[in-house]
Amino acid sequence: MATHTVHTVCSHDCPDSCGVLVTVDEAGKATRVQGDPSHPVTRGFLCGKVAKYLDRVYAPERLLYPMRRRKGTRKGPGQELGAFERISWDEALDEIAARLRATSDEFGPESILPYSYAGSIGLLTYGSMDRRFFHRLGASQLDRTICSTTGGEAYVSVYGQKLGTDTEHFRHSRLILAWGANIHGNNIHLWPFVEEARRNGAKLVVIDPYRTRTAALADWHISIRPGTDAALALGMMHVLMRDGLCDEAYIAENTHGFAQLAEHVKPYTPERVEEMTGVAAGDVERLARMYGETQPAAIRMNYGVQRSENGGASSRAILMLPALTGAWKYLGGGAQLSTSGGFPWNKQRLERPDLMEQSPLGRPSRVINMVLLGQALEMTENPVKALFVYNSNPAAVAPDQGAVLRGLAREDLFTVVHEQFLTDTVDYADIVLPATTFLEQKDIQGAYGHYYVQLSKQAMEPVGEARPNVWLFAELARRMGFTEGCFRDSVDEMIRQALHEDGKQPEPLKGITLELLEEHPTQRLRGTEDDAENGHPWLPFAEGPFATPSGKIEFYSETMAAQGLDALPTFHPPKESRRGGQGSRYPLEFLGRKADHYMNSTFANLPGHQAMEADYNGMLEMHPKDAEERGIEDGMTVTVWNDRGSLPLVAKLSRKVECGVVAARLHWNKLSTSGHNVNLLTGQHLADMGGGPAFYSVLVEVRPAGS
Ligand SMILES: Nc1nc2c(c(=O)[nH]1)N[C@H]1C(S)=C(S)[C@@H](COP(=O)(O)OP(=O)(O)OC[C@H]3O[C@@H](n4cnc5c(=O)[nH]c(N)nc54)[C@H](O)[C@@H]3O)O[C@H]1N2
Ligand SMILES: Nc1nc2c(c(=O)[nH]1)N[C@H]1C(S)=C(S)[C@@H](COP(=O)(O)OP(=O)(O)OC[C@H]3O[C@@H](n4cnc5c(=O)[nH]c(N)nc54)[C@H](O)[C@@H]3O)O[C@H]1N2
Ligand code: SF4
Ligand SMILES: [Mo]
Repeated sequence: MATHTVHTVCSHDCPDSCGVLVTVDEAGKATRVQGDPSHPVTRGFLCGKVAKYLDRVYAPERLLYPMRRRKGTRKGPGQELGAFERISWDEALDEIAARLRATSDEFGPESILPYSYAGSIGLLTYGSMDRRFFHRLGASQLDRTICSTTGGEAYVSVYGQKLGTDTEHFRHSRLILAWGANIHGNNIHLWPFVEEARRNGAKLVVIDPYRTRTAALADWHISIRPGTDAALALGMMHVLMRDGLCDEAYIAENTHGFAQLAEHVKPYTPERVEEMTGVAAGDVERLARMYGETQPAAIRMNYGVQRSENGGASSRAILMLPALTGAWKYLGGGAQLSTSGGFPWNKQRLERPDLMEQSPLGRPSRVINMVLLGQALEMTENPVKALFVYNSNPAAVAPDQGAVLRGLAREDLFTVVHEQFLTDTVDYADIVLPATTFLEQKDIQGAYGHYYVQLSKQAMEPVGEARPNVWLFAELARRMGFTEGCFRDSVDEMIRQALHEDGKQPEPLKGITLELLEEHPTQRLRGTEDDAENGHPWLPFAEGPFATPSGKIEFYSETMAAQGLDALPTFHPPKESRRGGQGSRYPLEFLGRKADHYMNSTFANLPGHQAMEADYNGMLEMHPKDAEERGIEDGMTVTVWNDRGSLPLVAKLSRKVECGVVAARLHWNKLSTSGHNVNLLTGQHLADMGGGPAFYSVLVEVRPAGS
């Protein structure tokens, strides 16, 4: 074949889901990746991480063939490839099937735990054949909570559905609040729309305890104390109501529980909010008035706010603001946390939870919260005896790393890891399987930062013996003797199933078929387009009905009240915070943040990406005053510790954080001399909603190393 270009989609866990064009030469080698200029949101450019993607695809460290742990080697880092011997796919699959069967027979199928997250957000690669396989097996179900369920549940409690302001509409905003959203670092394709709005006079306000690149570029950066956003939002409501800045008609028509909310926010005076949040009372007033007096105003929340013990309450409170001012009525107004609720995929059909009834259990299996992996691996009753990891690097990304690594090191735990690289988790594997990248497989993908469905075509043959997730689980199903037809579905068939092609297609997917996507790989969800002819923009929440129990936007939630939760969003300081009481032995709040040039732990092993993060790798950013009080100087090695562990980092004196807050970034454990990363310090305590993690409710103390 001559040199040609193939449409793919970046499958990394990023809101943008960029259209990516891959140039492939006559020999089938990918020679170039570039953004698809025809994509209306991602518009032809890629972030710094993926612009050099061929470095990753063809990295000399790519895992190329299946491997088995050599007898006599212990699990854990330090032995690298030497711990493993090459085996064939047949041997690997036979051995896995035999071990899973034996484990299921001896300990019951629920002793098998799949562990996967969003290494790929391609729909099939994220969850399809794998789910079918584990459901049929009767394995424990994994509750995939590690990222977004807290905010997601909060969103649904207020609006009934995870929809939000159209990304392309941000260009029409007059005021944009980036609330716990590092747009520049984590969601770069929104940035040009923000810039366009600013050229037309819009203001950008960033609310973040860390001075991100986004904050540095904003008109106003409000550095809030971590985990106190509910108080700020409630304080804004107090001012909006006091000063008559609410849209009474919108509220009367569309919302439920306004009277209770009005009563509820009375005590949240700007002065009290200042005590809670560290944001000056005058700034609370100014922000609230700016928000109440400017239309259209859009809030870009990302998932930063909800990674706290009280992240659900904070998210609910913030998300209610546009319902008070009626911002949803205006082109360029409203809020966006995620657009994922716009995609009505046929998940039942893809994942087949009904197969659990065909399993040896004959019923739905137990559910294990992935945030609590450490606890799950330490359970002595109904223990986990086999762990199957794919699309994830839990040794690096899961909280309470000490517990996680102890669990992974268990010699009686049979661990399979399907991976592209020799990650921290692979160090603990019994069997390692090589995985493909998005260039090497076909998939379909939605997004959580826009409303386009895209087909990701296969651009090249897999590198080495790498194989896609879908292939792996179909092969394993065959070896387990699973006879259901769904285990023989091809990728194309599953794409059609996801699109409901064989039934009644829901409105947003109407007419979007595999055939259409093959020709035109980027399709806007139907019914979400602006009606330019008649001048009607698509506004998701301009009017009801809403998919909540009351059919209205719920300020007051009877459902939550019935569960014993706060019916109205209420500020409770995280227990693990400076105001929380518990854990006050540690005076500093610790933000174990994402790196700008890695994707969670992905890319952290590549030299080109490491160079871009060089100023932050292994650093602890701290305020000069906090450093001085502890006799710490810039560049000094320090020990950061709490009850969960102690981590050596290099102090970087910085005004990106306020006094009382320190920050470090996520990467691979084995890149640090201690063999740990920031998650050694994070805990398995959960947020108030959705079973999510509290990565940003962490207290620590710091001292010069060796003292
Ligand atoms: N470059 C890069 N891009 C990424 C990722 C990455 O690792 N690197 N990860 C991807 C993933 S998995 C996701 S989920 C998205 C998430 O994207 P974001 O939601 O933007 O994720 P975070 O970086 O966790 O949080 C955003 C900001 O919230 C701030 N924050 C922390 N605690 C609080 C708080 O209590 N209140 C407020 N107001 N702000 C707080 C943090 O300092 C951070 O700057 O990004 C994706 N994109
Ligand atoms: N301290 C702290 N911890 C965090 C966060 C934080 O902000 N701070 N963020 C949290 C969040 S939001 C998230 S989403 C999680 C992310 O946690 P993970 O989803 O585990 O994310 P990654 O670290 O990117 O690891 C994904 C792995 O999947 C592999 N992979 C990619 N594609 C494929 C494929 O097609 N098949 C297979 N088998 N493997 C593949 C990649 O090589 C990579 O090693 O981390 C969480 N952990
Ligand atoms: S990581 Fe995000 S911004 Fe970068 S190419 Fe992928 S989808 Fe686009
Ligand atoms: Mo995430």
